[in-house]
Amino acid sequence: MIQTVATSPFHDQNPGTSGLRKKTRVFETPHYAENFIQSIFDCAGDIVGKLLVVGGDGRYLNSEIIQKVLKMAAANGFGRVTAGQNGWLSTPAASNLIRKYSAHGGIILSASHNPAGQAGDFGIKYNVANGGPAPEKVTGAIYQASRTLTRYKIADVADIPLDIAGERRIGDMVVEIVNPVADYAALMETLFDFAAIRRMVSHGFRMRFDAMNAITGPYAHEIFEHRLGMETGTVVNGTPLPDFGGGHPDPNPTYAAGLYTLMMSDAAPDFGAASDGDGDRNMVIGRDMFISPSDSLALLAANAHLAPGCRDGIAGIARSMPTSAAADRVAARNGLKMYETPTGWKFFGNLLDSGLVTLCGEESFGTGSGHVREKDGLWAVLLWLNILAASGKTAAGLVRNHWRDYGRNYYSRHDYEGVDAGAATAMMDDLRARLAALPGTQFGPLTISAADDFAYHDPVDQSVSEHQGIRILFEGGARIIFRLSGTGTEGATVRIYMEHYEADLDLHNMDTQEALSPLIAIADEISALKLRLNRLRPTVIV
Ligand code: G16
Repeated sequence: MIQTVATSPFHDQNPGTSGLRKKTRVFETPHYAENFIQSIFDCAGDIVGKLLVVGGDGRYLNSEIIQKVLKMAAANGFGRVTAGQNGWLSTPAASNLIRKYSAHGGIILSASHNPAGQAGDFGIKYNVANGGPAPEKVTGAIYQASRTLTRYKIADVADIPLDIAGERRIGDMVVEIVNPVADYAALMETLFDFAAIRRMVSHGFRMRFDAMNAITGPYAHEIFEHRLGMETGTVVNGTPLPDFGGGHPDPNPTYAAGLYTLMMSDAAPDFGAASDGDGDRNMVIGRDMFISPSDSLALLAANAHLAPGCRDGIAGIARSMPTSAAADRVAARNGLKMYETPTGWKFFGNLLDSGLVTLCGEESFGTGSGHVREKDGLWAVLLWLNILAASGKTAAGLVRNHWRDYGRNYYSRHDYEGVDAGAATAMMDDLRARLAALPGTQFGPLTISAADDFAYHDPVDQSVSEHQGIRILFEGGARIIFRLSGTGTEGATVRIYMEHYEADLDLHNMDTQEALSPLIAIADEISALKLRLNRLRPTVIV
């Protein structure tokens, strides 16, 4: 029954910010997925008799690759696999299952917010026993293994029906198909005051949640409409579709434009939220008030004690380096530890595991806590709902109060997607070469105080991660960051992050792009990006 199949290595199986992401057609190449899965198993340590969790965001190819994972897990000696029914598991739900049932690890099939379908993207990610993405030393080993792979092992058996819950066997290995929502929803009930949120709903509170035709639909229907009593229709685009309805399930004002427009209109409900392809990102919007992910992290940190899961307060906060420093102000005022990590949720794992932090967040619409080891879109929405219910305030009111108390960090990211990779690398190299000469340079009233290429020294395992983004820091706290994305699948994506702190209450109502316009101009001047990338304007502004 177990076959050993001869193969030859692919040389592009290097996991990026979050797993291996490629065009779907690349994963359809014969042996491509099998090679990468075998490389994972070869680097996963002693897997014999152990439990593996597998599921994905339901995109095109999800079920086919799950069948391969099941058959290869059996051939490689796993004792048991827990898979989500229909092949569905959101990324945070998978993380929860790994932790709850002490699995050896998990395989999550997703290219996150990237479009799906045969012309779209696909991805495979390996998570380790703490429930979080494999750290760099593991992904590095997987990549090395993939470069010399000559065989993979697979069980020659019929497909397992994924739509029926219950246990099956592949040889000695048990496959359990589970309801993908049940354990996750139960966890949420332990963290938040569902009764208080239900009361708020019964007093007329209304929300719109856009699942973007991706994985959070079944979770959102169950939690918001069934358990919290919100009206049917609260959740829109709530059925996961293989091509995500042709959309781009990236919850931001550009790709969740319908929700954004509704929230800015007179017909807006009290609160709006959206999640991405695999359910780990979140966008939250109040009536007429877009809430940036950086502000959301800061506000959640300042108010987390209102939720039962954080009743005793939080240990510390971590944010990725390009995320605005709004949360740093909350940490400083409340005597909390604050950590600045490279982009990528995997860098929060050690801090969470050792209890140094409770809340983590990224500007890329990711927020989470120690309840799992992934960012968690619905968790963030529930924490907002809990804070709204406990405070009796509106979302916009909470944000304005927060700015009044802490000042406002104006913040924006400009993305230049799908640009020529060579031009992008040359621009970054050139900037890097000029870093030492930048301090002291003046641009009108702004003076560069420091410039460097961010390196992270992990305080737990002492590992060092270099070249994590070019930082240009100005006197007074303004910043410009240049990074190349690690999640794109076509050409390169240049991300430019701008931040400016404003303490003056009278200046808190400016348009974000207008408030940041001096920094936007400086970013262009320093890098000559428009010329070098041959683009007139960013593809996405968030
Ligand atoms: C992934 C990572 C995040 C990261 C984001 C953007 O999110 O898990 O930690 O912030 O990509 O990364 P980059 O700027 O390199 O494109 P997701 O939701 O795509 O898994």
